[in-house]
Amino acid sequence: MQLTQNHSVSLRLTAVAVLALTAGLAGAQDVQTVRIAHAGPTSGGIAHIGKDTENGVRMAIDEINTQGIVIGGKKIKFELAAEDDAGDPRQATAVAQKLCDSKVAGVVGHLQSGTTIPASSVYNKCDLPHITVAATNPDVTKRGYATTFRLIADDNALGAALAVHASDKLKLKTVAVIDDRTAYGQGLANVFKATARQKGMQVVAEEFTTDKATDFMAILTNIKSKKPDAVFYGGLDSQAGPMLRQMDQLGMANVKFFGGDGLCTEKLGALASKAPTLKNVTCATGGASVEKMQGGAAWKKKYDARFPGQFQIYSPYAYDATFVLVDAMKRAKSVDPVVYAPFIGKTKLKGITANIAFTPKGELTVPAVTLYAFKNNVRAEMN
Ligand code: ABU
Repeated sequence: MQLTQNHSVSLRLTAVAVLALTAGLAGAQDVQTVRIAHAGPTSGGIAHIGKDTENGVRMAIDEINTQGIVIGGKKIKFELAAEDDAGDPRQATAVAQKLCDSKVAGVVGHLQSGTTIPASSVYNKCDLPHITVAATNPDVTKRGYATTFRLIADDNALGAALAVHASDKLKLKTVAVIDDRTAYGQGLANVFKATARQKGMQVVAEEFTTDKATDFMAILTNIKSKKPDAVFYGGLDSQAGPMLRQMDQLGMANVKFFGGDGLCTEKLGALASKAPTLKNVTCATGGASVEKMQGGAAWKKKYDARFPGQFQIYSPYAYDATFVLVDAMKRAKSVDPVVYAPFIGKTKLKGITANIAFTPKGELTVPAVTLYAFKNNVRAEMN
């Protein structure tokens, strides 16, 4: 009898334990892991810009995971899939294919126009939405892929704003133009030249380099002989820094220097070894400065606390892009890219960077442009 009683109690306890265990397992199974990728150059000459955008995605995912997101009745835990495209178009298409095959839910990337344009075709074929927060060549959205979105202004806006500033504000008459022969550098330089000519400026020299070069003495010497008021460089900070240093060495101390977002980074001062020519720089980025963003100062404080010294340009945009993807999933009640991608185009989201909505081509409806100068070797928004 005693044995029977004990056995019965034991059976009841076992049943309770099994139920509790089953409930626990069911709870665990209810949490679905969904991967969002960042794809950009986290190695090579502009790894600092790639890391900055990756940090923005990481920060957003961690914050979203504290919100207990439920989509389609399932608890969702987001994970970052960090991919390095090394700034190389071929590696970028390989990364894009890998992300398609491994069924990530969405991509923030790529960073460069030369990598984003080929990668966007891969994403379009596998119906995987991606949002670039840095590639500015107009061709990125020209093909009208339903899977491609951009969160910043394009090179038409950047190049024109810089030329108008050079002509109307600084009253410059002559300019020498250098580009790095990339989709970004060449495209931006062409827009700058066209607008500068429309404004009556004369392009007195056109020179070319690459996005790997470090020695610009020969082309700068040629440019110096043409005595331009300004040099425009279509390219990245990894070349602009040494170029500014070499302009100083050649005594081009009073030649103004213009460039787009690819060189308008926090790191340009260090890359130029704080050369005095930094004071001649005017550069443009395709959005508001972080100081002018809604909640930007508080956001930057959080970013700096977590990633000290790593802020460059576009991490707030990468942060917002992650929220745009998740917001579309929530509205679509699905994490399936095929189901939720059409909802991205209908986004109405108050982000850190802007109130986000897209045109039918996937461009931001109201992109901003900000001009910067370098004061005491530090990047500062122009008034
Ligand atoms: N827009 C700056 C990053 C370089 C690029 O578009 O290729």
